[in-house]
Amino acid sequence: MIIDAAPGPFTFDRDSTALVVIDMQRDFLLPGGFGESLGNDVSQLRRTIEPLAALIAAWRAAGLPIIHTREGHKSDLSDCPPAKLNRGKPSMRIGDPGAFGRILIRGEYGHDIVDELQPIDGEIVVDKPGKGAFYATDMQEVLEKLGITSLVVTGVTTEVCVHTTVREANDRGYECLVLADCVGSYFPEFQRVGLAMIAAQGGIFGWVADSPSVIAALQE
Ligand code: C5J
Repeated sequence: MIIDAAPGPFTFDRDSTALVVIDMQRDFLLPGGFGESLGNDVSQLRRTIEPLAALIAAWRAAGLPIIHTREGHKSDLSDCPPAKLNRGKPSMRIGDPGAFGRILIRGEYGHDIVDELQPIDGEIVVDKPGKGAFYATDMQEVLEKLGITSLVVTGVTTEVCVHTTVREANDRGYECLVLADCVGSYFPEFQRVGLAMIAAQGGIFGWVADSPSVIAALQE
């Protein structure tokens, strides 16, 4: 399949491509949750839910693999280094009580994926303690088992976990297409620049396109 993308056409093969949906978790996206409590405008992330739901439906209909990730930690925080734990507002840190349970702790309501994009049986969920989907996870092993060499990357946030994952993936030899309407940042400027950075210099980390062109290609 060939997708019209920046900086040029992105070519992928159905048999070796996975959709990656990064951290579409309640803690980041729900009004009244952790993300909003830090003063962020969650509508900037929530606008990705509808196009992402349509993309996931088309991807499922095509019978191709979907990998969801969730950022979070063990309840004893043994996998959260001080360099990460000590960031943010003092009363709103990872592990503190939030509106939807302990913030970014595995098993809590807020740590899980928003209702609209819940994984279905057979879809892989990678729980990651870091920003990137490869650090301290079995992501690479999962992709190798599936014979995946290309990733269509979506989720939040564009400049943090999406960028880190795309950089990690690119260093490991995966071709990455990032879908602009299916990734979100709390900050419009970071969204614009984050996407520009991926496609700059001849596609230094990957390619950028929109989901309707991928959905159309899946349905051909
Ligand atoms: C952040 C993420 N921003 N999923 N996480 O802490 O981008």
